[in-house]
Amino acid sequence: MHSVRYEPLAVDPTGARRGRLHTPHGTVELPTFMPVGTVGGVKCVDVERLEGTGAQMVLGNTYHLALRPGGDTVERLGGLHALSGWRGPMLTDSGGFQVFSLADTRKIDERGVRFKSHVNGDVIDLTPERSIQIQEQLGADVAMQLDEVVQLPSPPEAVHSAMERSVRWAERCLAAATRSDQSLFGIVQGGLDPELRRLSAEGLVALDMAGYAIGGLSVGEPAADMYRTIEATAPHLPPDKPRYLMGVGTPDDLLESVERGVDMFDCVMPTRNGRNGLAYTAAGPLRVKNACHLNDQRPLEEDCPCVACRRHSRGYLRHLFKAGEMLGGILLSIHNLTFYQRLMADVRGAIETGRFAEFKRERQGAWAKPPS
Ligand code: PRF
Ligand code: ZN
Repeated sequence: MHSVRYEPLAVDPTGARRGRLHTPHGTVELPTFMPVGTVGGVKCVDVERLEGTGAQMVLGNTYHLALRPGGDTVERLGGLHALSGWRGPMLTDSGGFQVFSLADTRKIDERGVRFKSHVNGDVIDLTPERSIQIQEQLGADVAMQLDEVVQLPSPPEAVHSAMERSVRWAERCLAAATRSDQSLFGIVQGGLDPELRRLSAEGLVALDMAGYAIGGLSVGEPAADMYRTIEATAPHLPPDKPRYLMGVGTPDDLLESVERGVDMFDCVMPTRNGRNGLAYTAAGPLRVKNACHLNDQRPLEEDCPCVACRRHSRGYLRHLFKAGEMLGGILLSIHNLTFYQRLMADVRGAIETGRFAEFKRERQGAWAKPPS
């Protein structure tokens, strides 16, 4: 039996799904957005503030935590929940994707990936078994399989063999897993080829995993290609298991993907962009550092309940960024995470009332207009 369970609640006429994910650390209302806590903590946001944004489930990274402070240390400190102070559900990524995007040099074969740490240059072997061993030390509610991710575009043979290898690695991850309080999600690969996506999904579904992620997207391809690939993948995933689109995305991406049946997301955009002075609003993204905000007494959003909006003006936030104060990045991270969580809460409401298409049209219309 899996330690996490998907509970279906409603399906909108578009196909958007409203459900719940029950985990050992609590229940997650789906669709959901998971803030990224790469090294344990979400950058700039302490756990109490994070709860205040409405976040339900947080993502941690095996790659980063394995390098620093190391799986053994996290285990001795009581696991990722104790380490981070987050009491709710957590998910850890396997390290596969991060090795491809961050490690200095890497060599990949059937056994696994050998790479050089971007932190201290140590040579590290990450196999499916080792990834599971570390993820068990971290102790999140959901662990991800180790997968092989290819850049897009890549030669079809490379996409094909990485997809098949990823299915074999999923089997090895399942065989290596020992914790009854942790569930393993598979990761569908296969580039932009609908046939490869189908084969990948079928291979993983045959393994009866606790949930299924769609990986290998949002790696530089046009948005339309990503949406088409999600559309080609989702029908091959079981309706009674959660679906997670990894590393996505913009507010538009979330709406388009929910419409295509995705339940879970994670992305650094709200926090990374917040630290860089970009604030998400219902009227579209706003560059806080721009001179036009100099004397603006209005909050980022009138109806946002976050501290940046309740207590501060756009003029003040601009000043903080101009003065190089950390507080600017902190306040915008909190605001952006609150924006993403409110968006997902509204998404859930729209699915429940069967009006997701209309909701999506309204929201996209509002943030596509030129800013006032
Ligand atoms: N695989 C893993 N983690 C990921 C991805 C993937 O394909 C992506 C792709 N957007 C983000 N994070 N393991
Ligand atoms: Zn706000």
